[in-house]
Amino acid sequence: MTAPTDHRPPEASATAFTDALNAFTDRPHEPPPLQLIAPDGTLTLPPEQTPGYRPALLRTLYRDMRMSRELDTEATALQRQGELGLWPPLLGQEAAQVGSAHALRPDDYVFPSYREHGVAWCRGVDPVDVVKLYRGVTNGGWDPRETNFHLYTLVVGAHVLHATGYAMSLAKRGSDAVAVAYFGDGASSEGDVAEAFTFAAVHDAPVLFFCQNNQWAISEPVTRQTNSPLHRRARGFGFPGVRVDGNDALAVHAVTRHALDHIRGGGGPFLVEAFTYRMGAHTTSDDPTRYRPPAELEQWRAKDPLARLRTHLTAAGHAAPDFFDEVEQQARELAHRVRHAVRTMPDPERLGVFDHVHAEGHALVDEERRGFEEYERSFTDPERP
Ligand SMILES: Cc1ncc(C[n+]2csc(CCOP(=O)(O)OP(=O)(O)O)c2C)c(N)n1
Repeated sequence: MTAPTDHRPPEASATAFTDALNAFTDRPHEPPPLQLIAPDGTLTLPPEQTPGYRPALLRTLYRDMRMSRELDTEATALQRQGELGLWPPLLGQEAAQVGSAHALRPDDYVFPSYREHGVAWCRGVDPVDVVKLYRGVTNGGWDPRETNFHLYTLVVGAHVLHATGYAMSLAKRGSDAVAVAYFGDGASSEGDVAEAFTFAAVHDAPVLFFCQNNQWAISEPVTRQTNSPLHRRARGFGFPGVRVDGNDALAVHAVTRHALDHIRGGGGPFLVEAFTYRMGAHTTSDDPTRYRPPAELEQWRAKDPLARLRTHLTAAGHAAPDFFDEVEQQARELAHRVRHAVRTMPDPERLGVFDHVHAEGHALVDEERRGFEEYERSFTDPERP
């Protein structure tokens, strides 16, 4: 019997090979998310090197974040009082939404999920129309063509494909507008999102993928969605991705501007991962205390995007108390207007649900309408048992 041959390479070359292999496979050190204003309100770069550093922009970002939070607080209260069927709070995500929305041009076209109330506000969608959807008196709420802000999509990730298709059509028409898809960390696990990334990459589609990584997909933590930082996924598909501090409105604004310039310049798609936190429940039907450690919430509360910008504005002398008083007054007026509108909102015409299903009608829908009419009559027809 012959002894088995030892195929192992000598020790020295094994080390060289392992080093070479590791150069391909080692996870490089992950830097912290890009930040321009730290949680204590200080700038991370000198003002002259901070992109977009203009007092007027900072005040606008603060005002719109405050208005978004007010809408959110009021809608949450309205739901608790039985006036809305459901509400998905955006608490904590104001900077990610308002910072990015202010980087867009009016002719860019936004495809939101169902929590983008701050983006809707910045695009000029009437907040009353947003709450109307969650009161269940409309299937849409607004005309997307008026603000280039599409209707909310409740099917997680589906609209990321729609945005990519729309972007491809923009390019074909010779427009330099950009399509923007807002989605969450949970959505990143959907096949639709992976398919959209592939199509966008190979067609150089002018689409911005804006992922709000708020750490939770209902009760599933982001660690159940991915083993690597989400922004790095873009590289695997062949386009750039950046992780930005999603609680820093100025940094989000600067990174989104950079991404949009890249896309408009013909560079193809771009992924922005806004690293943030959903401080509230997933929706008003959810109880995060059942799955979320309280210490985690406290840790993120200390990074509150509104407090951060307010501290900076005050310390830098860019906003006096008068400014904040005026914003508070506007917020109160908004809350009052939304509450009044919800309470006086007429119920929709019941058969309206069959309208607009198809552009030119459909025999099956007509049949369903007749069946529903008959069902409705059964409540008032004295002949029926
Ligand atoms: C295709 C699909 N699967 C499941 C659901 C149920 N669902 C609604 S929201 C949600 C979690 C989404 O999490 P994420 O994408 O991180 O967004 P977030 O709500 O945190 O903003 C799930 C699973 C759905 N609406 N659509």
